[in-house]
Amino acid sequence: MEREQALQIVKVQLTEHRYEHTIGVMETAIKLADQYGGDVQKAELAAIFHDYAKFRPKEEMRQIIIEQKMPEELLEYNGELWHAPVGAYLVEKEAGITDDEVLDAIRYHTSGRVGMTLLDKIIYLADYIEPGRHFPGVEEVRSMAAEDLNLALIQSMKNTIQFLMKKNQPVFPDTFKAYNSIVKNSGG
Ligand code: DGI
Ligand code: FE
Ligand code: FE
Repeated sequence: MEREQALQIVKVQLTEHRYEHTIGVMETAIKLADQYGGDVQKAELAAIFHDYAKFRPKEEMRQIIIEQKMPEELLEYNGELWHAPVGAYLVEKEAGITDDEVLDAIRYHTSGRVGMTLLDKIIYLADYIEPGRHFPGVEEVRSMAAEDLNLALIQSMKNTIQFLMKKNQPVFPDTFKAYNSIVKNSGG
């Protein structure tokens, strides 16, 4: 699918602010794919669609998680996690995206997963460091991303886990599993 067509499909699903975030993720993902030898076209497509389901009603997402036999454990954790797997499902169903690597990068863009692919990592990190993001620690991860994709990813996951723990919020186990997996496989 061409960029312009994909952007048109996604634009009507999002607020103006979230659409601008999406453009930032797209541009950042393309740069990271270029830098780290990833598939630039897949990175572009996954980035454009990564937040497709962000504004679906919670009830609709809950129903899709149950009906499509996604891990029901998701329902016991922050609803912010839901748009990622639900997005992968809806992007296939409604936008006709069939590439499994692209769909997985969307599916795991919030939690991460054990054994993340290069494309998963690019989308996770691009989502975290796109130019529109402003929060403590983002600048550090931006400079790390220019040097070492895995170290930048570890730092961003660590920040997210710490952020949740500081607020006494539960952490989805897959987030910890993803963190452990990448730390073990990249020599920390
Ligand atoms: O959709 P975005 O805002 O662009 O970013 P995202 O898909 O990474 O959403 C992340 C939000 O989800 C972030 O603000 C933290 C929140 N969240 C809640 N519980 C968890 C969680 N994120 C992770 N990784 N793990 C959790 O358990
Ligand atoms: Fe998201
Ligand atoms: Fe996002």
